[in-house]
Amino acid sequence: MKNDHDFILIAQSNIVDYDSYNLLDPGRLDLYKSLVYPRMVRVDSNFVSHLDYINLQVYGRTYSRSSYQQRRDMLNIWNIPSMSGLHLQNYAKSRGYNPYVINNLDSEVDCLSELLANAPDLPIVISTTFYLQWKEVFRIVGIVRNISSNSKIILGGAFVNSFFTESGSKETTRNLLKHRIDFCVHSFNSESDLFDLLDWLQSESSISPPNNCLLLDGSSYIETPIVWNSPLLAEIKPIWHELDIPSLKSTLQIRSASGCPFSCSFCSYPTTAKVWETSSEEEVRLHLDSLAKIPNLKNIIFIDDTFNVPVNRFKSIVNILKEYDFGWYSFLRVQFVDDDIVRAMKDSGCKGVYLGIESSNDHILSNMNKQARRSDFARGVALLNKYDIDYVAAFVLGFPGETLSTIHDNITFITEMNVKYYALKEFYYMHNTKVHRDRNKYNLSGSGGRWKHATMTYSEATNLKLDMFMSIPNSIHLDPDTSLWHLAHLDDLGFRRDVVRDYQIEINELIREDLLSNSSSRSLV
Ligand code: B12
Ligand code: SF4
Repeated sequence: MKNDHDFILIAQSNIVDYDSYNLLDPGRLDLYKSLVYPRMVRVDSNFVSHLDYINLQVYGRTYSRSSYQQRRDMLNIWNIPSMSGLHLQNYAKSRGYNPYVINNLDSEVDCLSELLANAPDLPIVISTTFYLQWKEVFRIVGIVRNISSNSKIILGGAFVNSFFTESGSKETTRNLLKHRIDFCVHSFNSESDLFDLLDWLQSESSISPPNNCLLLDGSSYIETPIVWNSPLLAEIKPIWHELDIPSLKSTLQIRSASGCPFSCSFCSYPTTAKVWETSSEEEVRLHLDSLAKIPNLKNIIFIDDTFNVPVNRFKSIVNILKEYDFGWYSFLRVQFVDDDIVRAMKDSGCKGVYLGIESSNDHILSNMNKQARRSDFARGVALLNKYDIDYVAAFVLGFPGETLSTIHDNITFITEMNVKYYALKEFYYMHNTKVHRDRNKYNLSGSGGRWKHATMTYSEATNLKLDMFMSIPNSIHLDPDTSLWHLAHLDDLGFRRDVVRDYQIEINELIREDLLSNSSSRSLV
């Protein structure tokens, strides 16, 4: 590994420690079933992830029982090249920097050791995008510090951004100080602040310090001014083919928009992203041209939250995609498609879409400000079935207004519509959302995964999730934490569509049998 890099970027890492669940008493599954099911499956008395179930069949070992080198070629959702990593690597080039990107630290600790052995002083930039707790950040900081105690650590990304926004600088610095983390960039669109910080470090503080930063100074932190940054879309150049991406197999993620024009009442994205910006169709074409120059690149995942809005722009992009050989995946507001659009999607290589259906009950949809009705979703889902495009229909359970009867509506929808893949997740109550402003109307209290309101509590929703899983005979459940990316990742490593489907049916059957034998979860129908 050559050391011509200016910093190391750690883009992502494993989040769930599946092995730790094996310490739980196997005879008392009913007590902790909602912690493990349906996101894990029990094999030879051990809980493993769905992807590890397949790893066991294909490689004869789980991810955590493999060497770093072996891990890089195995199934693990974080082995998909991170969009944050690529995005920052792309922008770094315009700013004259050359980072080494560790895509999934848990697959690449050996690479990090090698890099730091040659250059122990390289700054380490850690993206916290997928973390929800400080302990996940601290685990990564611990691994880095074990290898090189001198490295300057810079944190940024979605978790520190939302933590700072919700809890303020005092709470943030209290956590940073626990591990004497050198710098934290807490803004939403923080790319320019990061490179201003790197410039500042190189200048040995002779230029002004960057905005939106917390800088360790003895036993406290200096806070720099808070300034809103607009999203960088135009600054991200179509130079993907010039980047060194060791984690690349056959799939890359890109975005053609930032922000979201909707305002679903459970979602914090409109509050945090503030503005919604899209690249023009011609800019999208330039990016596709660059991607087409990457040997072996087969599939693209567009991470735009509302890829098919505005509809005319989406139609043009789909037509452009027809000119390339890529398969593609994206989020889809399925209420806005018609027969022509779905046919064009199929013709342009669409392999899978994620549908935020959330509920099939019109009253709940209205409470969620989803601006769609059950009939709109039914029409769109029928078209995806007609053109045989894979999709994951995601449901949120326990939103204010939810009752046993509205849960039954979801079961009926999934069953009657022959939904291909579905995912279930309990309502997560964030205080920077619209539903929080309406809390009195719903008698809603609590926060995060622990809440109650006039018609349900979080523990009821958790149990109903499993009952719902037991009640749906033909559609296939997918882990909500990996969802569409599960399908894309298996495709990335060459698994055929029917094989992916059969594995998932097998996994769900094992979970169902375990729940039936060892818990009180039962079908509701
Ligand atoms: C793709 C994706 C996934 C994929 C990831 C696959 C992969 N290998 O890449 C999968 C499906 C696995 C996934 C899982 C999860 N995800 Co997700 N995911 C996303 C999504 C759609 C895109 C992420 C992304 O690549 N963004 C693009 C990059 C460019 O943006 P970014 O990472 O935010 O980075 C920006 C800045 O923060 C900055 N930046 C990034 N890193 C750094 C580092 C430094 C030092 C600095 C200064 C700046 C910086 O640069 C970027 C440009 O502005 C986002 C939503 C979104 N539109 O962003 C959610 C999102 C990141 N996910 C989220 C969550 C909560 C999860 C889960 C934890 C739960 C869930 N199911 O939703 C799980 C993981 C749990 C688990 N148990 O395993 C949240 C994170 C919230 C938070 N941390 O506060 C998001 C924001 C969605 C949301 N609004 O709720 N996810
Ligand atoms: S849930 Fe999706 S569509 Fe709704 S506001 Fe959030 S990002 Fe936008």
